[in-house]
Amino acid sequence: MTATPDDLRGIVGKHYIYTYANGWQYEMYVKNGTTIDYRIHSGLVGGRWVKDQQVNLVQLADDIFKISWTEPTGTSVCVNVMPGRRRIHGVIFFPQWVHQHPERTVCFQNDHLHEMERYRQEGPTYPIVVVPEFANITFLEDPGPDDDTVISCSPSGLPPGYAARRN
Ligand code: FER
Repeated sequence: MTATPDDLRGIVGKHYIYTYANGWQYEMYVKNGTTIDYRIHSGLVGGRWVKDQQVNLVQLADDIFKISWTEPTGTSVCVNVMPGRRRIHGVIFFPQWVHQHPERTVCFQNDHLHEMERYRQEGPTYPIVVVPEFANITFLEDPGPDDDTVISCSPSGLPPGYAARRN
């Protein structure tokens, strides 16, 4: 191969709900080529939600995209997304303090950025807890880019059955 594949049309604007093999349920909206919004429905930090997280997004191959970022908490995430196959592989790298006190991060993070940065500074950071898991996409739609209505309330503020919808 000579050129770097860089066609993000297969992922930008997509909105999907997925469940990791360990049972943790997440929801992501790829707002544009540098930004995601997301909600966490269940798992260690279920209830947490974030808007306008800056990410690195690349295409690895046809229908394979890689999204990588570090949170203000110090948690780092790398998610490989195959929308056509409705499959994901994610690796989450939790700082030790999130593993010990996950509830500290369960909030609308945008309203608590300074608090998260304080916790991150306090630590402890190590040992990092690595969580590598496959996931299945159970709901997938294409609202298109830069839509602030797709993810605009907390997981608990959603109508009953929202995350259980399948298509
Ligand atoms: C994901 C795995 C982890 C994801 C987000 C996270 C939106 C974030 C975790 C955290 O900040 O605690 O697939 O997708």
